[in-house]
Amino acid sequence: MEYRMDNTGDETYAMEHLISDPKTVVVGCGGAGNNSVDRLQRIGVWGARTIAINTDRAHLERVHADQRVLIGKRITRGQGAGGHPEVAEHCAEEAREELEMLLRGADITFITAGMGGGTGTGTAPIVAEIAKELGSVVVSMATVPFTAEGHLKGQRAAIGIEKLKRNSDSTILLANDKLLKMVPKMPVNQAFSVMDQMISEVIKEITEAVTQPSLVNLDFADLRTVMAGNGAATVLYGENSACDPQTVVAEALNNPLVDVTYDGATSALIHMTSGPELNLRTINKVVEGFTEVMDPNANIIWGARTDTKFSGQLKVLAVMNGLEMNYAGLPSVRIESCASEMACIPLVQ
Ligand SMILES: Nc1nc2c(ncn2[C@@H]2O[C@H](COP(=O)(O)OP(=O)(O)OP(=O)(O)O)[C@@H](O)[C@H]2O)c(=O)[nH]1
Ligand SMILES: [Mg+2]
Repeated sequence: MEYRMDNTGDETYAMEHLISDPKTVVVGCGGAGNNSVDRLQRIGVWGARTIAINTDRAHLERVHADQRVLIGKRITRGQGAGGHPEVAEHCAEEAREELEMLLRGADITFITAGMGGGTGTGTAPIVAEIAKELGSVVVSMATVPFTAEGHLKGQRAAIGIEKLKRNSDSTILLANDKLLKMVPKMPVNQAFSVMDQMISEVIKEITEAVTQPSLVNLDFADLRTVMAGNGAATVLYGENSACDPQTVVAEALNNPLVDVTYDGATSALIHMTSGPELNLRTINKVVEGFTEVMDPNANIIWGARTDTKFSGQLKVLAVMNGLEMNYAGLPSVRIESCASEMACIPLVQ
């Protein structure tokens, strides 16, 4: 098992950290989270370090990541948490010090997990808590299980999402049910890979929006401003001809990955990528398209990057934050304490 402790904790790293770009860490928790990290590792994100955390040794060994961490060896014997988030919480608590070392120094921590099983649901909120305590901006991306996966998984997922939301600056939700609309005939593992690809691209876009030189720069402080506030967020993505910015915005607004209404959205980060011919009129149309549907007092931050590779095209990625949503029909939950699963009380629907 590869387990590298390079780049963390040493003095040289601390010195570099003072003068360099924001440090981005991407952590995948549990099977689904590890699959997203594996995909991200293959796509490659400039400047991001990837970490895969699981209780399942066999799955972890198949995953590509800069660092792979098997937690709870004595508890699950490397065989997974069997759908029990409280077992996984225990494993993560036991590994807290190790996780702190791995997460130290990150300015932005992305956490990805599939909600509804054991490991992702139980560990992601603890990883978020640790990253936040270490001073990082924490952006969590969680998938909501298919309705067809049943009420129990839905309930587990809702509890996990509430905990994750409490410990993250921003929690981006992606409903697996939306895959049914997007790719209804695709076999399930391929459909999951579509979601994993999307998660990877969102992380890549956000990271590179603040680290790569842009025409209109977004910086780390912008990201912190937009993401702050324990909100639920969604990602909107549209791509079309650069001649038709309205269609690109409509495409993005009409295909959210979770059911939401936009009118209460408190902030948005909008990032455009296009060819060198990108003009102010196009930029204005895009920004206007989003602001029209949001709260008039919303905080909007936008940036644009031009690249000859995208001549004639316009890609728009927006993260909208501070949304009220009911997690695509999942049961409501009240959480009295994050420490134990027993304290999470499902409310009658
Ligand atoms: N996007 C995506 N979602 C997945 C994938 N596999 C499972 N899911 C979803 O994520 C939920 C949790 O599944 P896993 O991540 O496999 O569970 P786990 O966190 O490893 O939990 P345990 O195996 O019980 O310890 C499932 O109920 C599915 O809704 C995947 O490869 N990609
Ligand atoms: Mg698993």
